[in-house]
Amino acid sequence: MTQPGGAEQVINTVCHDHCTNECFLRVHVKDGRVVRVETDNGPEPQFRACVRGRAHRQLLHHPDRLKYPLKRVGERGEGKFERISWDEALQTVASQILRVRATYGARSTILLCSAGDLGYLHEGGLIDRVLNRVGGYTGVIGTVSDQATRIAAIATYGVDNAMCGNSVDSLLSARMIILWGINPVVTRNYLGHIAHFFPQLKKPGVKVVSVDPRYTETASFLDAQWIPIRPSTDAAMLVAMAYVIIKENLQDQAFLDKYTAGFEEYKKYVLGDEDGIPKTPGWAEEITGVPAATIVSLAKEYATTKPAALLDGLAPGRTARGEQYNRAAAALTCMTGNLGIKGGSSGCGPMQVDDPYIKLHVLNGVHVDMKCDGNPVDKASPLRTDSIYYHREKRKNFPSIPETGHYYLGGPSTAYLLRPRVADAILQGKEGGYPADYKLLYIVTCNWVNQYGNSNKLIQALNKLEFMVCHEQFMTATARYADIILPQNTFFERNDITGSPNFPFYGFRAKAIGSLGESRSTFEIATGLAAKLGITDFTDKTEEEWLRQAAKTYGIPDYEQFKKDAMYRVPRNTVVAFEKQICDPENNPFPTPSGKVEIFCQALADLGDPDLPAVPKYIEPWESVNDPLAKKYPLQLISSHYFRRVHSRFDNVPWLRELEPQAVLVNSADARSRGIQDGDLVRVFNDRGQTLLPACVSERIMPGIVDIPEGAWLSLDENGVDRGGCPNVLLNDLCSPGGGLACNTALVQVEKAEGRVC
Ligand SMILES: Nc1nc2c(c(=O)[nH]1)N[C@H]1C(S)=C(S)[C@@H](COP(=O)(O)OP(=O)(O)OC[C@H]3O[C@@H](n4cnc5c(=O)[nH]c(N)nc54)[C@H](O)[C@@H]3O)O[C@H]1N2
Ligand SMILES: Nc1nc2c(c(=O)[nH]1)N[C@H]1C(S)=C(S)[C@@H](COP(=O)(O)OP(=O)(O)OC[C@H]3O[C@@H](n4cnc5c(=O)[nH]c(N)nc54)[C@H](O)[C@@H]3O)O[C@H]1N2
Ligand code: SF4
Ligand SMILES: [Mo]
Repeated sequence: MTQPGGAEQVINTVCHDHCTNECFLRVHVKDGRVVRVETDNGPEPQFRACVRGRAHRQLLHHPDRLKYPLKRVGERGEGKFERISWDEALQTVASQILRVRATYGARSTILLCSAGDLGYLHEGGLIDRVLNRVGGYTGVIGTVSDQATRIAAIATYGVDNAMCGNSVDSLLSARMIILWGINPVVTRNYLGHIAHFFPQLKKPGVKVVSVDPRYTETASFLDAQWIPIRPSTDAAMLVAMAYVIIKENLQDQAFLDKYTAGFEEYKKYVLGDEDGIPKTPGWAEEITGVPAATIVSLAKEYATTKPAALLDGLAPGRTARGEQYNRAAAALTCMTGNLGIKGGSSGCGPMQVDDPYIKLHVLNGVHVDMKCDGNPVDKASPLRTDSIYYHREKRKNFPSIPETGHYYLGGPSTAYLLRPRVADAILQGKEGGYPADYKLLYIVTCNWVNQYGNSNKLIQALNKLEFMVCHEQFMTATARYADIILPQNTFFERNDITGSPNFPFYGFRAKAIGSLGESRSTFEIATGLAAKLGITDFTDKTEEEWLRQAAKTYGIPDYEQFKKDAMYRVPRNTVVAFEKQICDPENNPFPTPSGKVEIFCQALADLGDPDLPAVPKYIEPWESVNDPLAKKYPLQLISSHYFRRVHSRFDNVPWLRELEPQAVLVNSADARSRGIQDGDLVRVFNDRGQTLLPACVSERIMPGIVDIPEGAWLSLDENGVDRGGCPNVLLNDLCSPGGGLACNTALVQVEKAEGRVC
């Protein structure tokens, strides 16, 4: 479409920025610049962009965009770089890969990918393919978002959590909705385009409850009853709700008998027959801070209101013992017979993830279609035993992530590190029981130092490396430590296909402008690097041919039309997870070893790991309020996802920064006892680090808890104090037993600092 004057073009495309969403963008282009971004104004359901999507051109044309390959010239982390040619950059990376492999073995190279824009074509798996062709590497296993939830889902239902939810429209049938640690008005995750459905949930007779340390935007929007809870303790409350239901004989026994295995064992734990401790509401009150009477009434209401959806979000799973929370939520769902029905839920994650997303991102990506042979570094070697992934022999019936083909890593292999433990592995190497000494880190679309636990330890690890390369668009806290930075373009500068997680449609992400400066797409970088490594048959198709083929595979009838429209909707009815198993169990057993929902999971029992018990249990986390450390650091830190960022993305966009400052949310009682007033500059600290930021004093957070939204740019001063308000300097890099990031388990102290910010 051309505007009067003839120079402006409008291109339809889709945004998808690791917010696990997908939105429609109408991009106005003039003289090689995106001058305006509109969104979906068509018929409902609309796929409307959020503030970030609408401000995306500020990121695209940001003056700090990295547009040329860079070579480090100062000390590591000093931030001194020099522009070099692509030829020199790729040649250096290739030579270092070969040198490190020849000197230390292929395992010494770690590839760390994050999601980026989640495209079919421009994905980290391409680098996996390059490295596999030259002897392999050490991969990083599990997801940072929902690893504990995933382990719980596989143990309980035999499938990935992406397949455990009902579609959002199913909520329209619910008579009660329990938002448990989930705030979709901000995160939109898996509940997607809530603007269409959420107003419809506000109807008489539908009770909404929010169990969360914070009074969230979603709770406010849906007039929810707020039940504040101490973070990392959710399993205790869920177990106590099971206690009430059993004692009142409110459980759906027929459902439990027909569809589940091991309720009797769970009951023994709940009633205290196993350990002498009945898991009463009083017991849970001590742990969770939720009054016993509230637990009793919620349990009774949930057990007697049908259908009821218990939407257990991901954040409480990102805690020290996160797996138990989702396992306990699933048990409760079955006890109330809410599984497999419209308006119900499954536990094990909030919502259903639609087919296009699963097909494109969970099971696929161009590197899979390229038919890679897998990682040659596959022979088992002595491994640490602190995760179920390492109990390979014991978990024959327990498919882990590589076996389910999840994400970009190239198939089953023992050459993996748990995602949150990469720094520890680099620092400790073979001496610490890891399979190798790690020398080279290859990072694709990940702001590791900013986003993973214990930034200062991560920096120490980076300082120990012999070589580090990353694909970046900005000089992030992580990129500063690289030896070579390869400037990656944005989705406005390349074509790709995506799949929406929230509604069944495929997106064509159309190139709106040419690549800025000398930045390149992941596909171009991977093919260039492959050539330098002497791989002559890296791809037998052009980018366009791969996209055409993918469109055909996914049943998109008219590729040219798809390119123009940017969206291809796939019809589907309301999805109810495990509906078949519930309606016709004879012909549809659950995909678990017993064929039933495993409240008692034999595969977990076989592991013999007390932190991953066979039935859901509350296990006291490290850094709980009972930890002696709590004397020094009495406050529990959580770090919620923020409306004006996607992780660390967009933090450098002034338009968005103006909306709200980065601040730590502190309850007024905690503020008062520390002499802190709203807007005061405060120091949040523990033994791992410290960060300075303003305080936002409010009743919206439970006493004893503070929230620092994740993603603020780490900005260490000469004394090692972060002045960016990044919570990750305070986090532990220990993970949950199943390998999950524990970003909502940490003890801190807050004190007034000199100065005032706002
Ligand atoms: N705007 C925006 N949207 C995003 C993202 C983003 O960065 N920005 N990131 C996307 C990604 S990758 C993901 S994984 C999802 C994350 O989605 P979520 O994990 O759902 O998001 P959070 O904001 O971390 O947490 C949701 C709620 O859980 C609460 N909470 C934290 N810890 C606990 C706890 O221990 N118990 C209980 N009961 N509640 C707790 C928080 O207060 C918060 O209100 O969001 C996606 N969407
Ligand atoms: N404290 C705390 N930390 C957390 C969490 C938390 O709740 N609390 N949540 C965790 C979760 S759920 C997640 S998923 C992780 C996310 O962790 P990351 O995925 O590491 O977070 P991003 O900030 O999105 O980093 C992506 C980086 O890739 C760069 N990049 C390069 N090329 C591209 C490209 O083509 N596209 C895109 N999009 N980016 C590119 C971006 O500039 C950016 O620096 O953070 C985790 N960290
Ligand atoms: S950032 Fe996420 S929610 Fe916002 S417009 Fe883009 S895809 Fe949609
Ligand atoms: Mo995530």
